[in-house]
Amino acid sequence: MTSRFPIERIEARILDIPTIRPHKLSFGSISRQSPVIVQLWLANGACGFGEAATIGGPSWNEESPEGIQHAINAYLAPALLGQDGACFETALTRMDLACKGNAFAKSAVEMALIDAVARSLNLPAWQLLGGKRHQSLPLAWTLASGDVTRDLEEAQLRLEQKRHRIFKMKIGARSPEADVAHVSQIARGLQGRATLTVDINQAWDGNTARRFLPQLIDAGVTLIEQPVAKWNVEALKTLTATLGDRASIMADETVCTPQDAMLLARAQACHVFSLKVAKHGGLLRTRQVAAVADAADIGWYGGTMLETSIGSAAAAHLFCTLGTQHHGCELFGPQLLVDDIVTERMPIRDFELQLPDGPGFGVEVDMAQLKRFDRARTGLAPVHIDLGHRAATV
Ligand code: MUC
Ligand code: MG
Repeated sequence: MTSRFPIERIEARILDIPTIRPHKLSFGSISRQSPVIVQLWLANGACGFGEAATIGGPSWNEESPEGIQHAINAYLAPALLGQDGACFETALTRMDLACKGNAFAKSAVEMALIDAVARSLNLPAWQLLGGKRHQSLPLAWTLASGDVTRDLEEAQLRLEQKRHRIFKMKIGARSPEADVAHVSQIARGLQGRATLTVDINQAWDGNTARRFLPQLIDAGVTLIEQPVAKWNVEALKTLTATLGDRASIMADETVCTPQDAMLLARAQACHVFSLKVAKHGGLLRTRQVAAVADAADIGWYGGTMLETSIGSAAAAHLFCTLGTQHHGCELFGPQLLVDDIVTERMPIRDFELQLPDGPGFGVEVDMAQLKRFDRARTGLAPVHIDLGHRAATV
């Protein structure tokens, strides 16, 4: 069989883009994102872009920008050069043979491949991913400045602008009592005008979660993301069974592979999966995880690793093809960054992200912006998470 779309060249670079304010999570605070941007050229001249972003270097999980870039340039690119770009699953298999794990790196390469092939065919990427079912999705914003007054100002502004009315609060860095007080103050300040969710990023043990989650629910929280460690499926299961009629439990760090999804589904250990293209290892694997969710009557949420508009648009193309049991999305990454690398962002209207069309992912990369933030040019060192007061106590 002759190759229709031979892969000619693949390059990965790290960008360093400051955030508009410190973003505080249970494990530390970030002031800079360092996404890896992949460019993939086909022999026909078409060029696609992909992205993998981590949060605080290797702090969110084991993936770091430097590791992702190295895996792509040293192992994944050589495994794909000369191969037929149109055979996405074969490309994934070759990458799996060349390199175990490294889901983020594979995801960025697969993204660039799908963008390049879709552009060659002059089609939107969603056309290759199952077809568009949603024109728009409710878009959440994360309140994570660490300060109640600032969080409330951010929320008020976004409500007035009709951009967001789902607010996710990052908790788990302080004592559970302080977190409950913080969330309750925000809930009072917003007086029922918003949907409130929390993301604990694995910070609590099962007993802390059993004790304090009911208080968060009393305050008005309806969706609870990854309260316990990623391995603690037993605690997730108990929380899902006991808190289930009052709020939904969402798995994030626990659900990466389709096999993780099966395990959670069998154990009835959550109500919702947070889908993130990078942690699942690409757009096609994300579809597989979503298929397990669908079959097990588990809802989905369009998660983010705080990507630029490239990774966000790619995820949007996949999310727009999925089923109806969803809790909206949080593809707000571009808004958290001081600047973007595309000429035009996906629009937000009436609290909803308008899901893009093509060709490819439907966003045009501004090459001057790529150069401006390129670590190879700016010479910035790897980003480190700010541990704050915790550095002295851990
Ligand atoms: C996470 O764990 O969900 C997503 C939004 C946000 O504020 O942080 C990320 C990571
Ligand atoms: Mg999360």
